[in-house]
Amino acid sequence: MAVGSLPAPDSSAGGVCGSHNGSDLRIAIVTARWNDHLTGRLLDGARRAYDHCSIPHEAVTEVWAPGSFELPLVCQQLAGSGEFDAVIAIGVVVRGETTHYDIVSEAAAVGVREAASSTGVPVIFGVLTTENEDQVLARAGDDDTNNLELIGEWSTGQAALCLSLDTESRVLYAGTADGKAFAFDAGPVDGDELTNGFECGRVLSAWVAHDDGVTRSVSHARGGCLTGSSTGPMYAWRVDRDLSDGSPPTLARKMIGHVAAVVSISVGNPRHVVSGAHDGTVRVWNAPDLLAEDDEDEAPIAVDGGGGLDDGVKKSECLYAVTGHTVWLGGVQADETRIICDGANNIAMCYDFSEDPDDDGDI
Ligand code: DLZ
Repeated sequence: MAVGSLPAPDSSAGGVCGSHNGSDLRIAIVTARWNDHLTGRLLDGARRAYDHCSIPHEAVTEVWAPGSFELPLVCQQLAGSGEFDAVIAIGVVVRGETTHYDIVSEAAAVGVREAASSTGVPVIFGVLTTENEDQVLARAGDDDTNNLELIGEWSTGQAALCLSLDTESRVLYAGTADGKAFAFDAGPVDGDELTNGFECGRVLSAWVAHDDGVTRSVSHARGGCLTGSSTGPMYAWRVDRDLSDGSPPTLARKMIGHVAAVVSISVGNPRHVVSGAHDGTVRVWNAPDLLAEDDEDEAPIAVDGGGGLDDGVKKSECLYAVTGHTVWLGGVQADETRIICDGANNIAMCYDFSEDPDDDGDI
C-alpha cells in the first residue's frame, strides 16, 4: 500500500482531510485462506504498511476466513463489534473456467460494502479479482514491490499542483495553488556519488512565480526550471542548487502568448520549449538559456511588458492546437523533430517540426 504525503490541511478553510497517522487506530485484517500463497503476500504488504502509518502491531487483530466469499460475514462481525476503527478485507479471486469467479467476486465486493454501510465502520476492499496469478504477483510482490517506502517529505504549505524532478542536479520543483514555486533538495540516490550533502526535504528556493494565478505547470530544464501560470504566461527561472539559502532564482525570460492555463511544458528538445494550454493550444518557443555559468548577470532575453507580444517572443513562437480541447495534464512531449500532444477529446496529435531553416523556431 502506497503511503503518500499531503500538505497539512488549511484549518481556516474548513476542509476535511485524512492523515496517515494511525497511532490511535485499532485495525482488524481479515484474510481469505483460499489462494493463501497469494493472500499471504498481500497480508505481508499490509503488515509493512502499519509501520509507515505508525500503527502499533498490538493494535492490529489478524483473522482468517475460508475464502473471499466469507470475507463479508467476518468483516461485518468485526466492524459491528465496536472494537475496531477500521477493518481490512484481503482476498484473491482468480478467474477459472466456471462462473465461480463472478459469484465469489461479486459476493465479496457487495458484502464488504454492506458491512461498511451497515456498521458505519470503514471496511477496506483489499480483494484482487484477476484473470490469472501473474496479475496478482504483479500487484503483490515480495519486499516492497507492492509498497512504496516513504523516505522523505517536502512541505509546500499549499496544494502542490505540479512537480518536476531534475534527476541530474537532484532538484525537485513544485508549483502551488498560491502561485509559488519551490526548488527542493531531491535527496540521495543509491549509488550516486553526490549523495553526501543532499538532504531530502530541504528548501533550496521558494518564490512567487505567478502573482496573478496559480502555478499550474513546472518543468525542470538545464540550469533551472520553467513555470506556467493558470492565466497563460510562462516564465523561465535560473536556479542554482548551490545557492541554498532560500533566495529566489533569477528570471531568465517571460514567455507570453497562451491565453489559457499552461498545463504542460516539455523541454525534451534542447533547442525548443513546447507548452500546452487548457484551450488546446500548443506553442513552440526558442529555449531560453538557463545556464547561469554562461552569463550570470544576463538581463532577461525577452520580456513582455503588458500582455501583448513583443517582437522577441513572437518571432520565436509557433502555435498548434489539439482540435480545441484541453491539453491533458503532462500531455505535451517534444523531441528533436516531433511534438506529441494529447487532448481531452481522446485525440493525440503529432507535429513534425524538423524543418526549421533559420533555426528560429518558425516552422
Ligand atoms: C470455491 C472458490 C473458488 C472456486 N475460487 C475462489 C477464489 O478464486 N478466491 C477465493 O477467495 N475463494 C474461492 N473459492 C472459495 C469461496 O470463496 C468460498 O470459500 C467457498 O465457496 C466456500 O463457501
